[in-house]
Amino acid sequence: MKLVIAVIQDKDRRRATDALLEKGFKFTNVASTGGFLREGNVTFFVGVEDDQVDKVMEVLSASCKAREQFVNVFPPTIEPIGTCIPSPVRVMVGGATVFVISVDKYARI
Ligand code: 2BA
Repeated sequence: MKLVIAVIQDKDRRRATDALLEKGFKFTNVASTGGFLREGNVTFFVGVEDDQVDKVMEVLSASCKAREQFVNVFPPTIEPIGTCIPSPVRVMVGGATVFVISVDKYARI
């Protein structure tokens, strides 16, 4: 058995949820925060048999979009307060960041 851990953008949560449910997957999602952008995202935990991992990836890939986002980066030099101008840097976020890990034991007790 595998646990697929997928970090996706909040904007894709509903679509990913609907698509996973439609395909009969069991999952949990939790609110999470990206370390870099420090913005809310969503992390899905999907427990599946080994041969279903590709299907989960397929479903997530079809329901999560990559989007361009800008983040303000402050220059590294220490300027007097109010004088440093942040420069916006473009980053591509998503579709989904996926980790697949092996599950030693699964039980519903
Ligand atoms: P964030 O950490 O907020 O990162 C958002 C996007 O910013 C990333 O998109 C990437 O394009 C960019 N980025 C992240 N760290 C960067 C850095 N040190 N320098 C320059 N650009 C950087 P994604 O790669 O699609 O990641 C989306 C979210 O997935 C991340 O949100 C984070 O919550 C999670 N994630 C990504 N890689 C991860 C990893 N290796 N371990 C744990 N979580 C990860």
